[in-house]
Amino acid sequence: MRLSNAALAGLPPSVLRPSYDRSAVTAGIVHLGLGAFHRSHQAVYVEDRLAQGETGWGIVGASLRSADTRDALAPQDGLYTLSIRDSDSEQLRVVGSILDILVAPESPARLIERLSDPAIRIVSLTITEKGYAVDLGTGSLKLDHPDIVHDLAHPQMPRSALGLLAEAIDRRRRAGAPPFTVLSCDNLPQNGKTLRRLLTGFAAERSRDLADYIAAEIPCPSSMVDRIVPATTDEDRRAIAAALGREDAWPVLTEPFTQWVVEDRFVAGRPRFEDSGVEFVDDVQPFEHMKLRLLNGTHTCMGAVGRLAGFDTVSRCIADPGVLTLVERHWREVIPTLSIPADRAFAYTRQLLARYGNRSLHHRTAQLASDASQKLTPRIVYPIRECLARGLPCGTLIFAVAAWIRSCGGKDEQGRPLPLNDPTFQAWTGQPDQQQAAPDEVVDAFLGLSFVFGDDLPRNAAFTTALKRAYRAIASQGVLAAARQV
Ligand code: CS2
Repeated sequence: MRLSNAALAGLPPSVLRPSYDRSAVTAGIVHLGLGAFHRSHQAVYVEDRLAQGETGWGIVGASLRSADTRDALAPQDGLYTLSIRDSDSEQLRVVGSILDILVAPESPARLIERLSDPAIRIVSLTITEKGYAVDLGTGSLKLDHPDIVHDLAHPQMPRSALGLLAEAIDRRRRAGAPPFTVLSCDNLPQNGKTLRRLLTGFAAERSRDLADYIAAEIPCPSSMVDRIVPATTDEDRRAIAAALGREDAWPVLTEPFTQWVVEDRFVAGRPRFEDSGVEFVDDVQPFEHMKLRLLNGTHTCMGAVGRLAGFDTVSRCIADPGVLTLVERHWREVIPTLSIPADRAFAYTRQLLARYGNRSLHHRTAQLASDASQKLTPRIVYPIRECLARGLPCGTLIFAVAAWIRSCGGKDEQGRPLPLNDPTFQAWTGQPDQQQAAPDEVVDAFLGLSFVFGDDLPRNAAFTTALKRAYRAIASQGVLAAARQV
């Protein structure tokens, strides 16, 4: 009783499903990083284009780490359910745009073969911040990252996204096949530009010709993606199976809101995404700053503050007047750093309040806190740097950094364990015992994390003084009491 092509006709009438003939669809996109976010966002925009008859743009998904997604979706013909929830209603939609799923570690050769097929015209990515092997403190490629070291030594058996892309591009170039567009959909500042810099830097370690070819022929448009996608729980699986009348091993959940802003630089064509609500612009940066700093920045703040205070979801955080005030102050400090008009930014924050208040999503603060050491820098540290340089207030942003430091200490304020899910941070051996060490020593130790703070902020007295003050207040009074004094 599993979801499958054959089961589509028998689903309850209220469930949306592919309205096109899936067997007529061919692949035009390879997507690297087939997580819940991709399945709730880009795959749905593609689904809409397939339904409009653009049948050459099906997706081949690739997981770069585990086989979980393939194992869940392959027995159901790549189909999965999207549950779109607002506080009091739910719409189920079965999505059919993913045609095939590959697992890179099982066979990098198969994935490279697929990437080398001239029918593939776009390679998109959602591999999270850590997938780029970038030192966010300095912006440079981590040449000592184990996957990068491996991929330079074994270019035909790559593990990293950069290694896979470089090898596939090289094969296509040698075979005289046309180039593809590489489209980053991750929450990185200037994601396309950054990816291009990293990819050419990586390729240059392999061959100058390849690096020059990439620089000349492979466009990497930047894009801003926005849709809140909480991790699926077993309870969600049960509820969705009951509503479908079929098992779905891995449905995904999301909110009604969705946004995608993309730079229109595609070398081998693209679906008519503009007819499905995508905004095409010359420069994504104003939108990306708005989203990364207003939405993701306050998410990271709530990931730390909320967990310390014992709030397990975003809607619980935002229902607390203390957290709400903190989030609103965070926005007020960030808005002067944005290049969009202030009224558009305020309108976006009003919409964010409604999105955060969505009671059906159960968006967990623990999910926000995963990989926080990678998220903090582009979302909060960059705007702090800009505010300090321009003499703008940023005490609330610095407070969020102090709360993050405190949340790495292993316990919440009721003494319950706060497990970390942040491999980059956990590889750091210098973490002091936050229950024992003097507060200023804790902060001094963290300031040594150059991939978070760069080399400049630890030497900036205005920053370090404010950070120490905020951390001391959190440690002595608790995060919500300390927040009232910011
Ligand atoms: C979140 C994002 O996990 C996080 O840190 O901030 O995944 C966020 O929900 C999305 O970027 C929303 O578009």
